[in-house]
Amino acid sequence: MRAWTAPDVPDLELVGPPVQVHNSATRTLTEVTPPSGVARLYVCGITPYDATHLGHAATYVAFDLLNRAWRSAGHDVRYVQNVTDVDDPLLERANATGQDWVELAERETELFRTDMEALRVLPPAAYVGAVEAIPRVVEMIEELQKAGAVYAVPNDSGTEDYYFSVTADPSFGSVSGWNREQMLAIFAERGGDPDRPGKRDPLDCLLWQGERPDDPAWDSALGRGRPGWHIECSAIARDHLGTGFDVQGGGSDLVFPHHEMSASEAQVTDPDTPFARAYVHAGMVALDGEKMSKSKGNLELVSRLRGSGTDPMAIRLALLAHHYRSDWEWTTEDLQKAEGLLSKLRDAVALGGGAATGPVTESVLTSLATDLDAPGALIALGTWATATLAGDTSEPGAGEVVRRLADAALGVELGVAL
Ligand code: 5CA
Ligand code: ZN
Repeated sequence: MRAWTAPDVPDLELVGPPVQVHNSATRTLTEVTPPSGVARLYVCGITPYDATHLGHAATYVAFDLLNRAWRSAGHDVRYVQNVTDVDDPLLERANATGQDWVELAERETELFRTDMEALRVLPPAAYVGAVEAIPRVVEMIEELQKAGAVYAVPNDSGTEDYYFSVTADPSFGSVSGWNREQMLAIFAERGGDPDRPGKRDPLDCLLWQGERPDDPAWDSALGRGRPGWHIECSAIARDHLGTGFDVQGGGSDLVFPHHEMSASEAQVTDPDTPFARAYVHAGMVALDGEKMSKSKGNLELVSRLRGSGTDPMAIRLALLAHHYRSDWEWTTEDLQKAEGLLSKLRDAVALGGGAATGPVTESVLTSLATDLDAPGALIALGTWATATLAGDTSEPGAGEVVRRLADAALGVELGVAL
């Protein structure tokens, strides 16, 4: 499907440091320099049944920093993102509100595009819906069948559901590092069905759901039905990036089961390469003491803030003020502080001349290359602006250098191009 329009990214005409991020699978900081020169990134996209909230935005801005850090380090980036445009929560919301599920998904996906564009997030080269990926999903399930990793469980509607046997993957558990007790404790909460009769292992996950009355269904070699969730991302990533790609990303709520299962499925079909070389997770943004979530309804929407006149660059700065791996709670103070920083940076940049740009450039690029430390980069920008506004105009044209730096490395637009 169509992604969104790319913002301009100024060429910094220098090469930034190699990029390191935290790999959840090894629990260490890892250099993610692509062996092929082209960095391959897959980030789990939205389930479009409600509008983009600040938690989603924080996650996509985090991976946008990785995309930009790789580009600054001289790499091309191939970025793929999915849209879970058929799944239980979407169908349930459509039924509960009397909407057509296709229209609901299209409307919310379109709103997401406009939010991402306003936040200057670089679009994926391939933006792929679950529905359009069904042929690839079915092919992958057939490969899993050949590997003996699939079994059928009859359902109440007289059709059959197909499950993935987690025991087929000797490395199952290697993404999250969780033990069975931890997995069992959370599987049901995150879309799993550990107690379903007929399953061989409570942790086995659904690959294909046989047709139910009033549910959308597609013809396939497995009978009419619809895809399960985890196989959607395995199949899309494999199709558009190949296995062994550089980074699989998403929020930390996806570590288990989603990223564990999608990696496991791909490790059975392609045993010679790991699914991804690193698994990177953004922390959870909360509101009113709980994880911001569409299902709970405790949301602050990017579109609502934009609609009430908030500058999208202030929203972006408010998100960047928190390290991507930390869990944090959104408050209106975050926004006020970001608005203050935005006008300070804009005022300093507009002066033309300013404090020396060598140190701020090095500090911003090094901070971002070191586990995407945006708060560190913002401190460096703030220090430069303080010195400039205090009268240090020792470098002519410094404002334009910093404007280009903030735009390329952080996606923050501070003024009109000179
Ligand atoms: N479609 C699936 C992924 S394949 C999905 O999780 N969709 S989602 O709409 O629920 O979430 C979209 C992205 O936002 C995911 O990467 C998820 O981890 C992230 N996310 C969801 N809630 C939050 C939150 N409160 N804070 C930070 N990130 C979040
Ligand atoms: Zn996913």
